[in-house]
Amino acid sequence: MFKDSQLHPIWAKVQRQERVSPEEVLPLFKTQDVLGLGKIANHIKERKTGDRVTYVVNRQINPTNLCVLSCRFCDYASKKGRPNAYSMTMEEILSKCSPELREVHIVGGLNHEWPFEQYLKIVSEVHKKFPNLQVKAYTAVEIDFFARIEKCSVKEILSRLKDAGLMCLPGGGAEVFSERVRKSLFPFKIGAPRWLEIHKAAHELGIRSNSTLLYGHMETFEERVVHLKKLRDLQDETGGFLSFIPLAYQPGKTKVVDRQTSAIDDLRTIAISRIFLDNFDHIKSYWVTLGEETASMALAFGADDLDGTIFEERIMHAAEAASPVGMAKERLERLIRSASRVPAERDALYKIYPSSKDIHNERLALA
Ligand code: V47
Ligand code: SF4
Repeated sequence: MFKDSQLHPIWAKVQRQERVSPEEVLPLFKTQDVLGLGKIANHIKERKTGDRVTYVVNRQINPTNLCVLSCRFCDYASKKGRPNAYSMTMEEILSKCSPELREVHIVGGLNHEWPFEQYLKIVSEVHKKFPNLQVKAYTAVEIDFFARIEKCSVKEILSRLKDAGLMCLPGGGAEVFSERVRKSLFPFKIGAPRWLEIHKAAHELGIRSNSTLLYGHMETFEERVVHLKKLRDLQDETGGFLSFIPLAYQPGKTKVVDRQTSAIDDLRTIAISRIFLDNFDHIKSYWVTLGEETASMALAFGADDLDGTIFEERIMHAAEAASPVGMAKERLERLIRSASRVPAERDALYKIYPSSKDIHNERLALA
């Protein structure tokens, strides 16, 4: 049935709903039978969420790009005095929020001119003015920075943010859990143990979170698998992760490698994530880094979510991403339907909102 005989034992395990080992998935990064791999991942996706593909009406806000770090792969961060440096006022931040949004995704640089109170105020002001808007804010890298400038524990920072209205943490800052890559690309940023410790602390406080992998630069396939294994292990412990989001590196001006990885590598990575992360409910096809075509193909390779409308993406577009900076809800729905899937609007915690058509049909049934 499969052109690559290595897929047979994986398929047998998946059908029996048994866990696949790191040694078993590693060779799949080189399989020539990409369609066979996709079939296995799609089987898991359909078992978990049927034909449904979700999206969220959200907005990304990046309040400041001033950053004390200078990660080698990052085109977004800036330093004071450079023409592209910016810091938004509270009015600017609030003007980007509106009641029809379900989620606001707030992340930015580590700005040493801003006290923690400023970051906290962003969450509390947005929450106060737009109580129905779910706030997903600050990566583990920012949480670590806040704990250091406040000289307090991560738990204290997270509790204060939660009290201010924080709903969940985004998955950024994980990059790839490899000391070899960290030393070369982001030597002053937290590594795997601290990132995992912060997400664990969040889960223990009832704050759900996402997870990411930055791939397609200098990492090896082995390092990708180690990364997935660490996420799967923490999920076994806490169950707090909502989703996994593979982020394809955009070379921009940093050019760690000359070109973005291939669409085939993207699809293999999505499919392998779906197969390996058996304890994750959601795998995101992030249209911003994948581009619309690959993002919709990924919906047949195990992904069940497209992220959202975003409105104003800055991080990947600073690195010259070719995708649009935002997408209308109707266009996201069209993309999902073009992949023969059924679109469903969700919130930050993946709760499905009934569409107006469903509500209308329900009313008719009750009448
Ligand atoms: O941590 C930075 C990555 C991340 C580049 O949780 C780059 O729902 C590719 O984490 N090419 C931030 N990636 C974005 C992020 C995210 C995005 C969407 C949804 C969610 C979520 C989280 O972006 C950073 C870093 O890993 N990044 N520069 C680049 N040139
Ligand atoms: Fe700063 Fe994040 Fe860019 Fe690193 S990746 S330089 S921490 S904004």
